Amino acid sequence: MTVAELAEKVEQKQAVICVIGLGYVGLPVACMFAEAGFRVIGLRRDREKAEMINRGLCPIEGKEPGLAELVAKVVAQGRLRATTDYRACEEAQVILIATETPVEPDTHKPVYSALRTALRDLGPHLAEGSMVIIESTIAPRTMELIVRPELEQASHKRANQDFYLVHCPERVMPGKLLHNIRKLNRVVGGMSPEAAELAVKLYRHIVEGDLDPVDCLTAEIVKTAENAYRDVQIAFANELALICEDMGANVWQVRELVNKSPYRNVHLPGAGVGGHCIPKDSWLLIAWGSERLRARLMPTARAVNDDMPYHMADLVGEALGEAGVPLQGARVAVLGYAYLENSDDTRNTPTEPLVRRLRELGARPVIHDPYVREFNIPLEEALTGADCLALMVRHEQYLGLDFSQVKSWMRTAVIVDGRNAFAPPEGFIYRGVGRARWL
Ligand code: SAJ
Repeated sequence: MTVAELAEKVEQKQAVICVIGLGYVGLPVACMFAEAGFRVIGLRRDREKAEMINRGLCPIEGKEPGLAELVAKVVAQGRLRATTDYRACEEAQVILIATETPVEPDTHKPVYSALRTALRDLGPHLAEGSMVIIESTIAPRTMELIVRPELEQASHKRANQDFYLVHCPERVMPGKLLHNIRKLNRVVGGMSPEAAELAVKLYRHIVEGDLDPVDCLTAEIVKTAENAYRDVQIAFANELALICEDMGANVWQVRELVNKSPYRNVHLPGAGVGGHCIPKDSWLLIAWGSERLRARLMPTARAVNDDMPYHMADLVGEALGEAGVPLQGARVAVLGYAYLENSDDTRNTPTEPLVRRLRELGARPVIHDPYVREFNIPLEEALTGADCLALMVRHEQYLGLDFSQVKSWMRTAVIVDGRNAFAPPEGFIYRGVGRARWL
């Protein structure tokens, strides 16, 4: 099929779309193309989840406005079906790949096993003249060094001649999956200008934001840089918080006043940086720089942010010390296990390193989180007999606590506030990230 013929099929919504990886990126985009009028086949390794989708049920938990209804609707219309069989790709003229791309915990190098498997499984079933789009976040040069060679080898076809290659990175966020796909701008990186234009035509059916055609490398850099940028901004806020604590100021007042100066935007200091993208995208961005590249700012920002849960442990030790309670054996109620407020998403949660460190120091942490099934115990149970309340996430439920009641539950009235969630309550020893001991 020529690029003109494919463009016509895309324009007329006659192209069959196959989405490989029906997770929090793949499933919403599959549903949106189905809702727009395309026939969509979703590929999922997990047979159970595939069958769940074919029953019109959404396997993604957490509050995702509109997603469950959309799955039910497009499945009922026969526009979306899920399968575990890669032969289904033979029917498709457009294939989207949305597999996970984590980084190694210690080396921080990209882990592309899922991506490579998808490319190798797709290869033999790749139809002549089809377009393959990578939505996963990938290190700059991955399209050139991994995706293109893997797919050419597995399909015995040539990119830009027998098939078209595109990188259109996702910009989803838990809690706003459908909203972000529809509203946010996107870069559309083509292995050739025709491929980029073709992909713009496709995404125009579901995206209201800008669709900017670029080359693959630019798209790879834009996506990883936008999150590395945010990570550095958060690290600045965290380092400023440590300075304020040390020198006797209140970073929450300081940042507010700094931000009154034009073009300033000091972010929120906190108990750490979690999630599926911010902690890893800086490492992806610098994964394959040249020998000349000695990235120092981004690795340092990562170290500052990764250190915040340990700073929380120090604050717990300090506050208990002031209360005359040894950390050894102290019961610490840790409030919040998700990485983000009012979310059930726990990926790379900062609470994990905090709890690990508290245990290493001999304390007895008890985790509470209303959104995470495993820790959704009654708040009174978590706080009863506690020597310290350590706030890690600003879940709504925590913002209206009755501290006279909390005090009656606790054994020692100590609070360590990782997210500036509370004004220091009467009768408590209070420590907060970014607030000097006596503020
Ligand atoms: N955090 C801070 N201080 C801040 C902001 C965030 O400590 O000022 C922490 C949060 O508590 C959380 C982590 O950083 O643990 C990440 O928070 P986030 O608000 O960046 O949420 P994410 O991880 O869902 O980020 C996504 C990203 N979107 C995509 O990758 C498509 C990010 O680029 C967006 O800026 C963010 O959503 C958003 O706010 O939309």
